[in-house]
Amino acid sequence: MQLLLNQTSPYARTARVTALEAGFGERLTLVWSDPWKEDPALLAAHPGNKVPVLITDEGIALSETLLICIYLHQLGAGNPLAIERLQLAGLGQGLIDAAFGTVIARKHGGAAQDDSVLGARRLAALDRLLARLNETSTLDAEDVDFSHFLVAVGLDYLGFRLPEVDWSAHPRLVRFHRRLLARPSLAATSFQ
Ligand SMILES: N[C@@H](CCC(=O)N[C@@H](CS)C(=O)NCC(=O)O)C(=O)O
Repeated sequence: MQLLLNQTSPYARTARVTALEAGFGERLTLVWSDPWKEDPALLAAHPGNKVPVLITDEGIALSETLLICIYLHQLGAGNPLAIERLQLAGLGQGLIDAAFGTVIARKHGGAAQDDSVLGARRLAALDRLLARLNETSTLDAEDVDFSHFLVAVGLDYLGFRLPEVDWSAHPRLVRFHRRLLARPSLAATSFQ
């Protein structure tokens, strides 16, 4: 299996963590790719030109983080996915989308993007998602899966790229983040 990824992508980190947690560390070849340059390997694997892409042992190139995570979860014989896990995964993906959208808009359009209609919507969504996640007891489950990894990576990405977004008043999130970041899969894939 190959994973096309870059070091700063929260999407790609989630896919990588899910692969490691499912026990595929040895089988996984990391292919470092930059979607912002014309990378022929990435373009061939995914015309949408985004990381992550997982190329399966059968040679099928799978895009979209959630689909990659579901595939890896099933391949690793993970538990049947309860609706609460899917709900959590949606919130986690939403957190990453709002955070990454903010970062990339600032990078390409400047800080004023935050005051645009879309920028303001993203920041408001971030606040609401953090509050909703803090009320979500599925975060406290002992048996974690990609739904938890999405949230943990999303929170870590906030610290990495948007440190001014303060979520320290959300005690469940603070506990959860500390617990998840201690896992070897997350420790080994830190943003840099
Ligand atoms: N919906 C995609 C989003 C992936 C994504 O946006 N990845 C970023 C890196 S963090 C990227 O490759 N961006 C390049 C681009 O938007 O052209 C997913 O869930 O995998």
